[in-house]
Amino acid sequence: MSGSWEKTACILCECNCGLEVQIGGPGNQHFTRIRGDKAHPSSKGYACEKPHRLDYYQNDPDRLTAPLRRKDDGTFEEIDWDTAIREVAARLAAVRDEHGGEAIFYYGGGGQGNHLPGAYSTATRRTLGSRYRSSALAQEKTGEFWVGGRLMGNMTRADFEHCEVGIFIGKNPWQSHGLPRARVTLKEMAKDPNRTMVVIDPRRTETAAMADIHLQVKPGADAWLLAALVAILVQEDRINHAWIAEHVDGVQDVLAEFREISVAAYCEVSGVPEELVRETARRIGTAESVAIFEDLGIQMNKHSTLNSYLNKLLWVLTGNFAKRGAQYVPAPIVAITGKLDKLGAGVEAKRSPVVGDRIISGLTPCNSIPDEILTDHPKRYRAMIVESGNPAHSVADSQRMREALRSLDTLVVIDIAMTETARLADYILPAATQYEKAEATFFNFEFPENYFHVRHPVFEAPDGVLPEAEIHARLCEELGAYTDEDLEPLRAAAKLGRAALLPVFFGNVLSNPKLAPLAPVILYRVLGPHLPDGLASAAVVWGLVHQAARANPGSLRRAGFDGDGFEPAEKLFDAILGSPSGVVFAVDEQDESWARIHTPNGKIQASIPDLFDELRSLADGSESAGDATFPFVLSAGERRSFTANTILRDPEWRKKDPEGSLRISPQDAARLGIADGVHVRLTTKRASVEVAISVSGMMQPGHVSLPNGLGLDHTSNGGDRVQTGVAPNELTASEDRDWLAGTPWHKHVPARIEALA
Ligand SMILES: Nc1nc2c(c(=O)[nH]1)N[C@H]1C(S)=C(S)[C@@H](COP(=O)(O)OP(=O)(O)OC[C@H]3O[C@@H](n4cnc5c(=O)[nH]c(N)nc54)[C@H](O)[C@@H]3O)O[C@H]1N2
Ligand SMILES: Nc1nc2c(c(=O)[nH]1)N[C@H]1C(S)=C(S)[C@@H](COP(=O)(O)OP(=O)(O)OC[C@H]3O[C@@H](n4cnc5c(=O)[nH]c(N)nc54)[C@H](O)[C@@H]3O)O[C@H]1N2
Ligand code: SF4
Ligand SMILES: [Mo]
Repeated sequence: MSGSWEKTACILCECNCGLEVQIGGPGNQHFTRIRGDKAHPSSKGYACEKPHRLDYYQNDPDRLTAPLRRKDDGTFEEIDWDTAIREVAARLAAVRDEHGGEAIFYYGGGGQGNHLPGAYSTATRRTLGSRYRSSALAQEKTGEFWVGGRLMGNMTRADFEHCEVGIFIGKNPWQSHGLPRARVTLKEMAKDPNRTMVVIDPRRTETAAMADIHLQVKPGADAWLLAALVAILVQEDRINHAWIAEHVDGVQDVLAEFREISVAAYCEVSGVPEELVRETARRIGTAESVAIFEDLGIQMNKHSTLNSYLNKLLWVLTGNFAKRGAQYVPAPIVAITGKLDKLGAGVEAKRSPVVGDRIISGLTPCNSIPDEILTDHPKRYRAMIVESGNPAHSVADSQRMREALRSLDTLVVIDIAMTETARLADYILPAATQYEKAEATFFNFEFPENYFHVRHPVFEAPDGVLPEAEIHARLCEELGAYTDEDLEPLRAAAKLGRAALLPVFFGNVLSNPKLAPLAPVILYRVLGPHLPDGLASAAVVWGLVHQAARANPGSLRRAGFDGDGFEPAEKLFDAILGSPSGVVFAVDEQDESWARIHTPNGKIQASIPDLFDELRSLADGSESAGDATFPFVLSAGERRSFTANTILRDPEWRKKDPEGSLRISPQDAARLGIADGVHVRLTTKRASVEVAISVSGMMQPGHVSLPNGLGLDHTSNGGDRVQTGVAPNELTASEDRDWLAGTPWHKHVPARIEALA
């Protein structure tokens, strides 16, 4: 493939911008040039600065190239794949036989760029009888999903390309993106005098600096600010009564909660001048369209689920839904939210087996995992499969997480690199990278046109690694999930083509309770070999596309995938295989969002009494401004130019700030007598670390911020293992979490700073 431009995508954030890459260098194993792919339906040639460093992902010295087994002395030895699969299957089967499959916990399933492993893992999980799982979503989005579920049985996204008013709450899209071509969209919004950009953030972020209105809230005080915004809409009667009468139930109860709120007092607590808050509320109340994006600044903070509710009330009360420039419900290929329709129908979330926390979107809260493992309880998790995730680093309270992972009977890690989590494993199964196999993500949130991208491999995988589809198929086979006889009719049909496979697959597999849960790996085995070169791992997509076609036939038809029966899905699957830049699979009308509301009467259910006590409690007080022991609020895990979770492990990838400094306000730095670049001691109730500071006008006094994704250990050029920067979750605590969704307070960690002698 040397020299030619190949198409793929960036895997460093959820946008998955299309890329064109040139391959070369030693052994033709390197990216030599990288640029945005103009043919990509969403990113259209856009790319930020980060993908130019992707060779650090593909060619990491800590890349795993053979299955590893832990020895008694704690070191690892290489084993062959047959041994690895046999022993992993036997160890997990033993846990299942003794304690039941529920004792086998699954974590991960995909990062920013790869969601096919999670799809294949369902077969292994169902074979083992595993029931509980989690992923990073359960430390960010589950509170928002719960609110969306209760309001409308679904999730929403928003149209920032066309909104008149665009609001970012605890979100810094200039750095973190999250909207297609983020910087272009932000610049357009900023320069248009008829549009208003609002940022709610205690920091003067890059996004805040270009906004029309920056509500520079005190850290952790968003609930008061958002409640004040809603209260102003209610008290000044700037709500859309006609729209509400038609589309929303339960509004009277909501209005009653906000009529008596003292806007002045709440603004005072929030630290934002009342006049500016009123101006913002009026702008929201009179705009043609309002789009809102909430993210980690409130989702990983005090009152996080309540904040999600207050945010959504802003657009529910003003009718900013199912129209251009407002909130919408996208047509997914796979809904990453899981089924929210049950919440919409009033069915409460299930609970985790040990501590009884809410399982939202099928996910145990990340912060509960140590308790679910370490509590002496008959239903505790005893074994764990971690795939494409690094919970020993990314989940709160790394110390307790490590203790929990170490205490398991069996820990199996499927990853491409030696990570903090892999280091604790009993078995490590090395996967092909995302550039060595077909991959895709289910972060497909665009509207009215939504797209899906199956990326083709651009490198040969080295010997010794396998794609996850193959790993899961082998595990299922070793566990005796299906036999050759089961597959024989399917194999025979697949040889004749997909048309022949269809009736056999739907007849023999999907309507057979034993085989239906194994569909992903069965497709990989029977359809995979007949897919174009390198695309075998896309076999599961065929099944997913058929599901999507049944769920949203109109959207596919408008995108050109029409016909009877299986025809639209078959056409779409062909288009996906034949479009290395991605394909528009859904085209919607604005009002299609209404059809995706899953409440019994199809209306938004505005009243969520479960949250009213917390809302009322705001009247009593304020977020503590810190105490003598911990006078600062630390936000642990800010997105910066050169952070990308733990996807890039080599610290060399950072062009700037390689160690990830602690940002602190000029006022605090002066008071503490510390200057840019000096090292300080940063202490929380969990740990104490040394870190270099950077004095930054972005910060308000009392607030300090550490980047995410640092503190990884890595093999240096000299062969030693070195750790660079601070791992944020050494400083966080698992008990510090939202009472309802269990989401962590990573952005609000009480801390102390001392100058070093
Ligand atoms: N460069 C880069 N981009 C990324 C990633 C990455 O690692 N690096 N990761 C991706 C992932 S996984 C995600 S989930 C997204 C996250 O994207 P964001 O949520 O935008 O990222 P953060 O920087 O973690 O947090 C956003 C903001 O919250 C603010 N904040 C802190 N405390 C408070 C508070 O009390 N109230 C309010 N309102 N705001 C507060 C911070 O100042 C920060 O600007 O980014 C994605 N994009
Ligand atoms: N304190 C604090 N903690 C946080 C956050 C924060 O802001 N503050 N942010 C949180 C958020 S929003 C997120 S999303 C999480 C992210 O944390 P995690 O969900 O743990 O994900 P990543 O760090 O992205 O790690 C992805 C893993 O996948 C591996 N990988 C890459 N490609 C492949 C592949 O093709 N196959 C396999 N099997 N593995 C692969 C990588 O080597 C890496 O180990 O962190 C969370 N943790
Ligand atoms: S916006 Fe995200 S996906 Fe796009 S190039 Fe930057 S890091 Fe990669
Ligand atoms: Mo995330």
